[in-house]
Amino acid sequence: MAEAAVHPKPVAETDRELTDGFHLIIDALKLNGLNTIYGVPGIPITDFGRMAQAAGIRVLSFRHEQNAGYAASIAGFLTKKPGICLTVSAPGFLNGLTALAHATTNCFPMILISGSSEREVVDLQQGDYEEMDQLAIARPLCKAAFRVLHAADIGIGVARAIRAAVSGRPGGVYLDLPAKLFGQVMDAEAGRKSLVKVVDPAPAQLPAPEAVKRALDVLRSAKRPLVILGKGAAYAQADDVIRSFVERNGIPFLPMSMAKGLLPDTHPQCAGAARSTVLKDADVVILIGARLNWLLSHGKGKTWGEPHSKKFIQVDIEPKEMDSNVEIVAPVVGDIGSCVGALLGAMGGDWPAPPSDWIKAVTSKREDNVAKMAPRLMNNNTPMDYHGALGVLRTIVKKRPDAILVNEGANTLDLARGVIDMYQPRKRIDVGTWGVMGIGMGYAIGAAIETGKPVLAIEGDSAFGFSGMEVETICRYKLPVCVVVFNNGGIYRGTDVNTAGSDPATTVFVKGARYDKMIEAFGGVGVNATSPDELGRAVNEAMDSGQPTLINAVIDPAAGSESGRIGNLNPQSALRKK
Ligand SMILES: Cc1ncc(C[n+]2csc(CCOP(=O)(O)OP(=O)(O)O)c2C)c(N)n1
Ligand SMILES: [Mg+2]
Repeated sequence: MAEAAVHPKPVAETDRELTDGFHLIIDALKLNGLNTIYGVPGIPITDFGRMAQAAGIRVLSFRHEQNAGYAASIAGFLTKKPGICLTVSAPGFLNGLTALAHATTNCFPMILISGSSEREVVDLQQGDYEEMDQLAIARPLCKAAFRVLHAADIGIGVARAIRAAVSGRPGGVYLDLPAKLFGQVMDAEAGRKSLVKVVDPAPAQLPAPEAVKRALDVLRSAKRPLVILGKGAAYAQADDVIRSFVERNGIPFLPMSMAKGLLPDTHPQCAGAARSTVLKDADVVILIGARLNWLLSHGKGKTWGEPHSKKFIQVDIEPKEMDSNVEIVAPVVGDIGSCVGALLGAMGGDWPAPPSDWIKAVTSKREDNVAKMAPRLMNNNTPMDYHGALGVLRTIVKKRPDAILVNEGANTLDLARGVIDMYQPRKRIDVGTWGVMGIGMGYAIGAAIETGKPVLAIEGDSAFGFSGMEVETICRYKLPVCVVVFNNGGIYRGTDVNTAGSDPATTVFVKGARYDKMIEAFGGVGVNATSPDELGRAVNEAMDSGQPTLINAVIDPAAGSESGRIGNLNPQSALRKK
């Protein structure tokens, strides 16, 4: 704690310039370029939000903290600066906590700032207003958690939070600000001096030259090499160097969901449409900012062909990621930009092309799959099936490659990911590592605010329900967001029947629901679309006008499948009851 706060100078209060916790927090954020806050007001942070707004920070008020938190998390992914979420104590804090844990899991930099109740009362469990030991509860769910008790420590507290969020592998950080802190007064000059402008918050981490050489030796020996790009590669904003690396070595690449568009999905080396072939048959795989978690079947099992038939090279900033699931024969640890740059540099100009039979095999598989899909995407059935509706949206995204695509649901997610080609980096944002429902409107708002680009949110009707009230927020801030609800009347399908009673089945919703009416309540444009043609017209109009729009896309209730593409993860009992 700084000297000034402990021993205030013996000058009459009226004679000197003073500052307080409110202003020091605002100044500390602004000093570090953190100019946007996503949150929900209430005790003890209502005035803080007002003052921050008055001081030029953009403060976006949501209807639920979880959505504000998701907006902050995706702001972190898109900008490499920590997204800020602001909540009240206990329940507001807990509402924001899911998003904080999500940010940590997905390696997005985010800071959850929550007001908290009085320490003395909380620690004696004397029943304060919204009493909760928030710091202890947040700690296991984030990368770091800090509490500031004295105004003179605000500068350091904010600096530590920023560094923890963005350095190394990024993640969520919790910053606990007790109510009393906001009103604490101190000398303004001492306050100014206590602030910290964080220098080089995410320092480059260079890989060792031996690690680079080892990786290239393995890669050079490959007969059937594969590059896998993860969302860490998208986050790195090292787009040019990654593209040069992939093009120089000529290896087929497979983008993970949020890495789509890092190189266009239509690139001749893209193996997205030959995923099962390349995973099964590759002999050397280089993972760039992608983890071998469940999304890649942990690097083993039948997805990956013969056991122990491949060698993995992994590029990641986190040394502990290596050997997490299978042996990594060539770890390259450092930030993605530095690592890929070093690999590219050490490759030289005469890197051999991969064997042509491998390239031919991948290309022909890809072309077969694309040709098989094409007629399904052109159907104009009513009610729509997923392919008919997605075929139209695919064309719209092709014409508007800089729009941001938000996507969640089960079938709505899995099929849209496969059907809709992306052309630019960081344009596709979705459920991420957890496959979580509820990111939709928070992501749409965060993306619109941070990028100024139009947003197209493709939402399952269940998925949309988790954050649907934020359509009011979208209308209030007049954001260029077009939400398309794929309304198949339920979770996975709208056809389940409860044979044991009169309650509806657990996976179905109200039949014939009209989600488009929801946005009309707030002055937005609502459209009910029953055919691909109607859907295409409505989305194009919305993207042209920039008006907040919600399109209820009527999908055949029987069209989906259980859990989309991951039905195999549902537990099965050996006991089959008849
Ligand atoms: C927070 C959270 N709760 C529940 C789930 C389980 N879940 C997975 S997909 C899904 C909804 C799928 O239905 P919908 O969004 O309508 O997509 P559809 O398959 O019908 O196109 C749910 C509830 C989840 N993934 N995340
Ligand atoms: Mg549905």
